[in-house]
Amino acid sequence: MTHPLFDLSGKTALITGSSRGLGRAFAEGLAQAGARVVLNGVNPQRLEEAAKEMQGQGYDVLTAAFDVADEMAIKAAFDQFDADGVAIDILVNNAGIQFRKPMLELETADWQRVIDINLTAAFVVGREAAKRMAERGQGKIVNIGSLTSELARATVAPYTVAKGGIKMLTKAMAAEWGEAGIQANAIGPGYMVTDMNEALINNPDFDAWVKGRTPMRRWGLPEELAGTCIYLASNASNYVSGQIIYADGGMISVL
Ligand code: GCO
Repeated sequence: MTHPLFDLSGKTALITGSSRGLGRAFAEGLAQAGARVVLNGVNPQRLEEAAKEMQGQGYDVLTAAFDVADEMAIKAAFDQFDADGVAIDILVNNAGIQFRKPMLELETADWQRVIDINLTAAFVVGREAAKRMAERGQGKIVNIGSLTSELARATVAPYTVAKGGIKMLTKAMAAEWGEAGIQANAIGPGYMVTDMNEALINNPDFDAWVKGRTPMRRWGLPEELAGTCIYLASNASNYVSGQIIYADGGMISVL
């Protein structure tokens, strides 16, 4: 039996970037806790496939194909939610990209794209969701940070800057939207087994570094983040706001 504080029945959750990877795992976790989920991605075919798979598992799933870097498309998606009577109770700002290059070789356009998708999108989607949550007097926002919300790693400067920004955007949301009944928090995943990290996982030196540096001596699995997401999306965290919780096998706590 599920504890009632964690029950998401009757809630609708939008998870950006959820056709695969961490976003998909968040969507499955929230759906298992009873939420209807709205999957989002830029590739409509991949999105429909993901939705079909989840519907086949018995979950209540909608889709909204839009690019989180396209403000007009975001506004159109929320207008469509309004027209369809879909109220977003929970927003998981998950969509993200990585681009690894030393800063001395990094083009400004590549810097900007990483900032747009990993940081600015969380503000724009967050603003559109929060306007509507505020009208209803409640809402949950879960932003996805990173260990790089705290610490830098060579070759991923724009990602580091964006994820540091996510930590502070979360506090800004908590500061401004708390009185409207919205709680905003973040999850900081450690090194996870995802497509985005494939090159790192397949690099024996990097793999050894992650295992040596992580007290749990292994990479994390996407589904291991679901519990933290359910907690932050549920009534169990109703007086928690502005926090970032690291789910990282202990990595950020040790030298
Ligand atoms: C990298 C990875 C990052 C990390 C993650 C750690 O190049 O460092 O792609 O995304 O996996 O953010 O918290």
